[in-house]
Amino acid sequence: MGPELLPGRVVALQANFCLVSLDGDALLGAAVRLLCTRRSRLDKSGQQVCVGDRVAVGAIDWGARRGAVVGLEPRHNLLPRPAVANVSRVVVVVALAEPRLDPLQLTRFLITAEATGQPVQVVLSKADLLPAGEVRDWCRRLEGWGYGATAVSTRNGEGLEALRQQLHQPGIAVLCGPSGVGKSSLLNALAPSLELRVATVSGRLRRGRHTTRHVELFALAPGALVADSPGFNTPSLPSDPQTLAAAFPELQARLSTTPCRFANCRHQDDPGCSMGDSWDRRALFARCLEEVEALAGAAARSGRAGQGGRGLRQRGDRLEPLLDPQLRRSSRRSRRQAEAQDLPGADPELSSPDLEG
Ligand SMILES: Nc1nc2c(ncn2[C@@H]2O[C@H](COP(=O)(O)OP(=O)(O)O)[C@@H](O)[C@H]2O)c(=O)[nH]1
Ligand SMILES: [Mg+2]
Ligand SMILES: [Zn+2]
Repeated sequence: MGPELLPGRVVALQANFCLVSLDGDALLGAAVRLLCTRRSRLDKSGQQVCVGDRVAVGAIDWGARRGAVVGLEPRHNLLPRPAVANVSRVVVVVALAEPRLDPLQLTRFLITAEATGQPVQVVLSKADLLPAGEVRDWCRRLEGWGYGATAVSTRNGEGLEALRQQLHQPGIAVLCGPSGVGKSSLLNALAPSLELRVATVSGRLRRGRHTTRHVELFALAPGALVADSPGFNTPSLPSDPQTLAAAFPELQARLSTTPCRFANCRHQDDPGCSMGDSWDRRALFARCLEEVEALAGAAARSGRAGQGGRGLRQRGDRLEPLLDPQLRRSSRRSRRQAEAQDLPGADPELSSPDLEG
């Protein structure tokens, strides 16, 4: 045991412990990782340590490679699910096929990613399963949404060099997306020494099955960290329409030069709407907007000011909203709604193993 306090970064959570990679790895030639105790609450604000956090480690036992997290640096940002702090960019991975690309699901992942305020890019995986023309069409479509898209395949190597270059940048990149799209396979292709577990395709659904159980940070290059995360299929939406609209780059690009006539425009063919009625994601935006408005209405009716100020708690790899007791005693109908929202009424690990991967 020594009296020293050393800085490091949380790279994984394991039950009541966290794995901290100490700074200065380059000097020592290999990552020094300590298994550290973590208090459930580090300070009065009730903050919990999560992957990506910068921490100070004390009470170090070098022989046993143990320590204790004694301090937490302020976060620059937080991706709520998978819970990763201090993210530099978010890479949303969806398969072009197996499972079929669902534009609404992709949009929900993009909305979650935009909440970090960091650059967001798309990776279209399993490009070997679609004709090249269709792959190009998807890339162009994504560009129209305001996203750079890279088509990749671990089967024929397409796009892997481009992705490697995109990921070999300082900071934390998070790969997120539905289960079975090939996130772990991609990281294995980029850095075979990681030996991440990859699903075998299961049954008729041709979807991957559970493999990646916890979010974990890996070093692709010195200073270039990437998080592999368990898949989950229905990211939740923001609590108010303004935040939702802010997560659609094509909408923001247009409004920044040509605002709509009314500030509360719903961009659904409203009078004076500068989006017009022919933008690609209009129907997808409408679906999300209806859901956000319905939830905001339900929250208002249950006597709350909206869900914006709700607390978060750590649960497994994710932070999830604290529900008030009224919502917990929910009817079957609102529980289905919760399921659509990924709220704790429906833990995919318990109800549908296929969701995690
Ligand atoms: N056809 C095809 N299948 C792939 C590709 N990459 C991964 N897979 C398969 O997709 C399944 C899920 O892969 P996995 O990496 O576990 O996905 P994850 O859940 O996103 O981490 C596995 O059966 C992989 O063999 C690819 O480029 N093309
Ligand atoms: Mg995986
Ligand atoms: Zn409008």
